[in-house]
Amino acid sequence: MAKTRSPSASSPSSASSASTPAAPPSPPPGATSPTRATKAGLRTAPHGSAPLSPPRVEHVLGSFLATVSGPATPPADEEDGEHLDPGEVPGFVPASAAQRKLVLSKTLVQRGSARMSANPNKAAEHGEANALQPRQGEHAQPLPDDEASGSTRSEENDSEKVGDGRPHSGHNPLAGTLDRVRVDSRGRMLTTNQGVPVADNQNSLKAGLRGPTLLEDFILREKITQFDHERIPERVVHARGSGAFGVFECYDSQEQITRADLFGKAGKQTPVFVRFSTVAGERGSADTVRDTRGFAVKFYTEQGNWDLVGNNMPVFFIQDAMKFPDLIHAVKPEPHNGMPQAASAHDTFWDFISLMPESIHHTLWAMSDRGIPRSYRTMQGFGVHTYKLVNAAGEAVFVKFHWLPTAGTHSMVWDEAAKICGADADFHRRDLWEAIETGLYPQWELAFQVFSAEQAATFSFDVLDATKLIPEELVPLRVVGKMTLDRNPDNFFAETEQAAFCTAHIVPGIDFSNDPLLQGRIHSYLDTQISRLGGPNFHEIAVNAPIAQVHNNQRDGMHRQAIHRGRVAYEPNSLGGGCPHQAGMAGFVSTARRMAPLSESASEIEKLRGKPEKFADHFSQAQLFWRSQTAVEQRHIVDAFRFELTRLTVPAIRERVVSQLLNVDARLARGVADGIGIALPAPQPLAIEELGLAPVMSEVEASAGLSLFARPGNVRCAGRRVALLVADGADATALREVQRRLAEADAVPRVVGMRLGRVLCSQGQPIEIETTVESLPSVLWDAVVLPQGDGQNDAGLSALAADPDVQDFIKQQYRHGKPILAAGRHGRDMLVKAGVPLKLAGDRPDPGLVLDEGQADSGSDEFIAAVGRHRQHEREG
Ligand code: HDE
Repeated sequence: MAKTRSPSASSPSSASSASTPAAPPSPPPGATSPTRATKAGLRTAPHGSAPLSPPRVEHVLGSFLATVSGPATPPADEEDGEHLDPGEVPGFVPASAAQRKLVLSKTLVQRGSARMSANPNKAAEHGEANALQPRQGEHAQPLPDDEASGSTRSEENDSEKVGDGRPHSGHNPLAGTLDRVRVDSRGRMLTTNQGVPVADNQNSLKAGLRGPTLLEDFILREKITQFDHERIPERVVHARGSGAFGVFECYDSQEQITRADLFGKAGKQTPVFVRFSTVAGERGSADTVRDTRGFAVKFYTEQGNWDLVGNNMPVFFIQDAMKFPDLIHAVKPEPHNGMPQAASAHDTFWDFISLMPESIHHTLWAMSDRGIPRSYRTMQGFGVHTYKLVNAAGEAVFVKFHWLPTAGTHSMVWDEAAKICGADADFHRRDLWEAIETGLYPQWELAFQVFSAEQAATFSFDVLDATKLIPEELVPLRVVGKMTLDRNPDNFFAETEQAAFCTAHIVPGIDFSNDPLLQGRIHSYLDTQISRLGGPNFHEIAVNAPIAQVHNNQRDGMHRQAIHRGRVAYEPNSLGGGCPHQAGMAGFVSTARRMAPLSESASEIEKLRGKPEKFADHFSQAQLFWRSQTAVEQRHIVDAFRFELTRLTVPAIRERVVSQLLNVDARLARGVADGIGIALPAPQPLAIEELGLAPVMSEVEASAGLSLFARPGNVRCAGRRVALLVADGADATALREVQRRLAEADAVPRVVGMRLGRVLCSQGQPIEIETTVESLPSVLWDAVVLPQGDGQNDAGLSALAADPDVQDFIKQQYRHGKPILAAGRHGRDMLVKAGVPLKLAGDRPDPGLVLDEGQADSGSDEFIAAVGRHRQHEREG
C-alpha cells in the first residue's frame, strides 16, 4: 500500500543533485487543495471526520465485499439526508475503517440509483416537437459524497504516480492547456522510455570489445525500435504542410445569425491552430509547386472544436464526393512509375480533367497565379462549400466563409516558383516560421457571405455545387473578425503532423448544407485519421484535444489516455445519476429541414443517385473568372496551360483540353493552341445543350474580387527579403542607411556577397557578409539593392558587376518583376552589364527600378514603396 511521501524523498530526480524537482500538478479549476490528513492511509478517518463510532445493528460483511450478488435489502432505510457520515452507516459492524467505507459507498450507490425509478428521458425521444427541440437529459443531482461515483474504494491511497486520490468532480484534465504536456529536459539525465537512467549512450552491449552485440541490450533495442516506428502514414492528400497557433478575435456579435460562441460578442478571443498545405505532393515535396493550397483552421471554442477545412481557392474540381478518389488518383504520381512528384503536368491528370468539364473552373484558378502563392501569408482562404449559420431561435441562413490576408494577395511568377523548388524546397514553411519568430504575425480577416434559401433559389447556379462561387457583387462580404498567427509549434511532429482536421468537427450555431461534396467529407476525415493516427483516440493527442470538457461514454481503443473514474459507461444509467446527460438545446442540434411539398410535376422519388440540372452548367463561371482577370493574369493562365500541356505525352489529351477551353473563351483556347502548336479543334459538346436547357448567363459580367490584384493588402514590406549586394569598395554608410530604413519598414535586409567573410568598404570599414549569391540565389529574394561605390576602390565592385552569377542574379530579379535599387555609377553599371533595360517598353519609366544618382538612401522611400507593391508585371510582354 502506498504511503504519503514528501516529494523530494520520492522524486526520480533526487538521484542527481543537478536535477530540478518536478513541479506538482496544478489542481483543476475550482478544486480546493487537499489536506494531507484527508488523504492519508486508510487507518485515518477520511475527510476530517470524527473517529468511527460504534455500530448499532450488525450486517453481514460478505454481502458488501462481494463483487457479485449483493444484499437483498439496503443496509439502512431510505433517508432524506444526502450525506451519510461514515460513522453512521446503520446496522453494520466494521472490521476496519476500509470495510466501513466500502459499506458506506455501496449504501450511497443504492441510494443514488434508487433516485431513478425509471428512465425519465424515454418519452422525449419521440415525436417531431422533441426532435426539433431536443431536451436536456434529466439527471440526478450528483451525490455530495464522491464515494458513490468512484471506480474503487482504494482511490484515496495516494502516490507520486496515481496522484492524491481526490476525485476532480466533473473534470477531464485532457482539456487543459498544452503546458501540461510540454517537456523540457534542462538539467536532466538521459533515460530510457521507462525512466531508467542510461549510463552509456555511445556503445551497444557486446560480448567483449569486438562483439558481437547481445540481444540482451534492451537499451539499444528500445532506442532502435522507437526509431523504426518514428514515421506515421502521411496524409493521403495535403501531406506537405506547415502549421502555427494563434487567436481569432470577433469584431462584433453575430448572435442574430449564429449561436456559435466564438462569434458571440465583440472582442471574444478563441485560440486556433492553422495548417497550410499543398494537395498533391508527398510529405517531403517542395512548397512552391503549382497546386491548390489547403487552409485548415481548428478553432478551440468553448463549445468544442470547430474545424474550417478550406482551400486558397473558392471552388473545387468536382461536384460529388464519389469522384474524389478518381481526381486524386489522376493527379498523384502515376502508379506505374511514381512520377511526377507534386505536379499536375502529366497525362493522367489532364486526361481526367479533359473528360470532366465541371473541373474547368477550378483548373483555371489553379493555372492562374493563385496556384503559386508568394507566401501562405498572402493567400486568401475559402470554406468553399455553402454552410449554414443557426441562431438561438433555430433560424438558419446560408453562409460562405472567406479569409482575407491583411498583407494582401501576392503570388510568384512561374519561372521563379519552379526555380525555388530547387533553391529552397521549404520556402513557404520557412517564410511562415520566420515571420512568426520575428514578430511579424500573419493576419487574416474572416468574412461571411450570408444569404437566404430564397435568395439562393434565384441564383443562376446552385449553391450546393462546389464548382461555383457567389460573386461578391451578388452577396457582399461581411467581415466578422481577425485571426492572428503568433506562435510557432514546439514540435513539428507532435503538433503539425499529428493535427487531425475534420469537417465533422462542428459546433452549435454552424451546420452543414447538402452540398454532396461536403457530405462525403463529413465521413472521410474522421475515417482517415483512424488509420493515419493509429486508432479512434486521436482526439486525445494534445494538439487535437479541445479546450472544452469532454465527457461521454466512449471508451477504450488504441492509445487511450483518459482514465475514466467509476463504472458507468452507458446511458441511461442510475448508477452515475444519469451523467453525462444529453445537453438538449444547449448542444449541437442539426437544423431540421422540411421536405418541400410535392408539386404535381415534382418527382416523388425520395432516394436516387444524380445531380440537379443546374449542376450541368460547367462553363458560365469559368467564363466569369476569365473575364475578371487582368491582361497580365490572363497571359499567365495561357502560359500555365502551355507549360502543363507541353509536358503531356499523349497529343489527344492536349487537344481535348483545348476543345474544352473553347467553351470558356476563344482567345484563351487560341493562345493555348498556339502555345502547343496545334490547330483549334472543335469545342466539346455542352451538357446543358444536350439536356435542352437554356444557356446560363452569369449575373455579373466580371467580378473584381476574383483578380489577384484586387487585394493588394496593406502594401507593407513586412517579411520581404531584400538582398544588399556588396563587395570591396562599397559605401558602408550608404549601405547601413538603406539597411536601417528597410529594417524599420519590417523588411528583412541581408548583406549578400560572393563568399562568407568580410568585405572592406569605404574608409577600410569591414562589413560582414551574411550569405552568398550561390547559397541563396536570386529567386529567394523579393528585391535587391545594388551597391554604391566609395569612389576610391573600384576594383571590387567592377569584379562583382562582371561576375556571371551576379549578372544572372540581377537579370532574374528584373525578369521576375522585383524592385531594384541601383545606387550611383556602380549600380547603373551592374544593371547595364546584366542586360537590364532601364526603361519599360515605349520609353516609360519603370516604377520598380529606382535609379538613385545621389546618396544611396535618397531613393529608399521610392524603393520601399515598390517593395510594398511587390512586383512590376509591366516588365513582361
Ligand atoms: Fe480534403 N481531405 N477532401 N478537401 N482536405 C483531406 O484528410 C477529402 C476537399 C482539405 O491540414 C484528408 O486528414 C474528400 C475540399 C484540406 O490536415 C482526407 C473530399 C477541400 C486538407 C480528405 C475532399 C479540402 C484535406 C487527407 C471530397 C477544400 C488538409 C488527410 C469529398 C474545401 C487538412 C486528412 C490538414 C485533407 C478527403 C475535398 C481541403 C482524405 C473525400 C473540397 C485543407 O480526409
